[in-house]
Amino acid sequence: MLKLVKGMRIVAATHNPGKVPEIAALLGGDYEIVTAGQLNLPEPEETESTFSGNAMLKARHAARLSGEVSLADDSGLSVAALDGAPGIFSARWAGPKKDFALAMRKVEERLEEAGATDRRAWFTSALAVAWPDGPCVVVEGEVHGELAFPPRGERGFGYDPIFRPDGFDQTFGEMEPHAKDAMSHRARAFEKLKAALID
Ligand code: ITT
Repeated sequence: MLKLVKGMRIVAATHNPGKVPEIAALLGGDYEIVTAGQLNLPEPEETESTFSGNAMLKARHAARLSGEVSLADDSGLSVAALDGAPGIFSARWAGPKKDFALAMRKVEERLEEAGATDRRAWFTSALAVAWPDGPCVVVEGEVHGELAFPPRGERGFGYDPIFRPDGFDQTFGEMEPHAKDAMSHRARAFEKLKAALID
């Protein structure tokens, strides 16, 4: 049976410092979390064409190298008027310096170039858990909303300052972390993961 047992150590297979506190909060303090960075694991190249594919690739890579159960998140922002871009390329739009002010400007410029007034967008998170002996489970969660320019708020990470989830006035960048964690794409994927893997 593939299960996550309370107290066990899980490798958070991410090199993104913004994701680590969210993953820790969503796992609810019931697990010992060690990050890929702490274990000096190299970052794999994300060669798949879907969020789930890349999440499995990252989880399997970390599980193989660490010999421990590993959890990876592959996520991104999709913009309706840009045919889903940046999508799986969300991190890459920020360039080698991981400059998300640049990435957010790029989203705004692409919308202006397209003459688009549709501001609908959504975040996706694919979460994969891989065991060192081979099995892997993957789930996806989404949250829908609208883009807001100029960016607002200093909280969160990545594209949070330009994303306002449906039904809320604040962007993810303005929300308290626990408010984002109650309804984010990552939280929704976690609910599915818990249903599948936690008793
Ligand atoms: P790892 O692969 O090491 O986890 P990464 O940043 O490269 O780190 P991704 O390939 O999954 O991760 O890229 C997803 C990008 O999408 C990420 O860099 C963020 O900019 C953005 N993103 C994902 N979830 C987000 C969130 O909750 N809020 C804001 N931006 C988010």
